[in-house]
Order: sequence, then structure tokens, then C-alpha cells
Amino acid sequence: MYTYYISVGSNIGNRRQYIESAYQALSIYPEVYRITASSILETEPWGYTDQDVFLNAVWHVTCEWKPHELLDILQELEREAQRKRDIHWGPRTLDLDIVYALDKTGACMNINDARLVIPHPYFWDRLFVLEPLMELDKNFTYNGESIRSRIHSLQT
Ligand code: PH2
Ligand code: MG
Ligand code: MG
Repeated sequence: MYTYYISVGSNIGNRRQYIESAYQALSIYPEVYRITASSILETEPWGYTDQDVFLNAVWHVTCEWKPHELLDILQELEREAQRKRDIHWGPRTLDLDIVYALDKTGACMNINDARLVIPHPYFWDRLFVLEPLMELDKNFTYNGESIRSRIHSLQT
């Protein structure tokens, strides 16, 4: 059994509908034991700022899938949302990123290959990930730093 935090984002079309449809689709797989979703927040674009505001959330998913198996499923859900890949960090109907993973023993998993890098290289810099993540786990820490203190330093 594995535990994942997935960052969810959308800034094209019916943003809430894309997010909620993907949540429903994921939740019916028998390999998924439990999904907990944060609230959905509206956020200013980060990185590439000349684009519309996003809706963002984080899901906490407990499932049988190994990281690359989950990645396949998430990419399929992005395709079902008519996701087109053009501008790096640019507008998208649905973006589902594995940001953090725990193995059966509860240890943080580190993966770095051509398809997948976890922990996500930017998650600790992005308030649009950290604020919903903190709603799900206020005791989350990364490299010895608490999420509360990280959010505070990114806000100032
Ligand atoms: N995703 C990006 C780039 N910038 N900004 C916000 N606010 N939310 C996102 O989900 C987002 C972004 C690349 O995936
Ligand atoms: Mg992304
Ligand atoms: Mg992505």
C-alpha cells in the first residue's frame, strides 16, 4: 500500500468540473482505498504568469499502485480532460502531479527518472500546493522544516 499527495490544478474551461470528474473517476478504482481532498482554492498563476487564474487542490490518496502505475492513471485522466501539452507551466484543463509519496513503511519515496521526479522539485516553493496540503496534514514536514513555517516564509 502506498500513500500519495497529488497536486490538482485547472485554469481552462469549467475548472471545477474537470477537477470533480477526475476525483470521481479515481475514486471508483478498486485499487484506491481512500481519497481525501482539500478544499479547492483560486490561485494566481505561478511561474508563467500571463495566463488565467487557477483552481488548485491537493488529494491524499491511499492505493495499491506503485508510483509509475499511478502516473499512468493520472495521465489517462488528464487525456480524458482534453489536456494538450504545449507551453511549459502554461494553461491546462487539468494537471495532476504526484508531489510526494510514502511507501508501505511510511518512508518518503525518492524517484528521479525520465518520466517521474518525486518529491516534486518545486512543491516546497509553491503556495498553491502547500496551502491545500497543510489543510490535509498540518504536521507535514520536509527536510526538517514544518509546512507552517514554510508557508509563512513564502508569504513574506
Ligand atoms: N501549475 C503550473 C504552473 N503555475 N500556478 C498556479 N497557481 N497553479 C498551478 O497549478 C500551476 C501554476 C505548472 O503545472
Ligand atoms: Mg504541474
Ligand atoms: Mg503536470
